[in-house]
Amino acid sequence: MASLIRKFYTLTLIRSGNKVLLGFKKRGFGQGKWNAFGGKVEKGESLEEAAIREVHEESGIEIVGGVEKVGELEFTFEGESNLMDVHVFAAKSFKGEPVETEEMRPQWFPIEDLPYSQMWPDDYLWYPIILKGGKFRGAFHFQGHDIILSQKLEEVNEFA
Ligand code: 8OG
Repeated sequence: MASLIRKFYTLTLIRSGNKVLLGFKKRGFGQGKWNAFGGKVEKGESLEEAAIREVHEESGIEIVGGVEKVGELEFTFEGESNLMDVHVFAAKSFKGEPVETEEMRPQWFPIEDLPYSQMWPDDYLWYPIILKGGKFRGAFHFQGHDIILSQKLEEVNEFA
């Protein structure tokens, strides 16, 4: 198998009590799905800096007090040479009100009523882990953007 090109991304959970802020992706990759906030890590930026920047750009929310790593996800797509290495964070605290941007329409959802049928098909497997305070590592191989061909998922105590 030809070697894969690894690219780094962030995905950050904003939670307030029993609610999670998700954004409806209006354009680009993942269009039409509800997701947490994130994107590509830029040159010279740490993963944490990228997480904080993306949340602000996509939702208007300002993270204060930093982020905590809660997950590692690897996505590959049948017939494609990129490996998406997604670092999942939870905001420790934040300020500001969510605002709609060109890319995302934010909305609060109760944690027991997340719109899984309109989210990426792997999300319902790992959201419950982080919502109960756990950490996880997962790898999913996709056909297109809606079918999972193979998967690995484990709960972990720490990241290497
Ligand atoms: O910059 P861009 O919006 O293209 O970045 C893609 C974002 O989508 C990035 O935050 C990682 C995230 N993402 C995937 N696949 C999946 C997935 O299966 N579930 C979730 N929740 N997010 C995903 O690329």
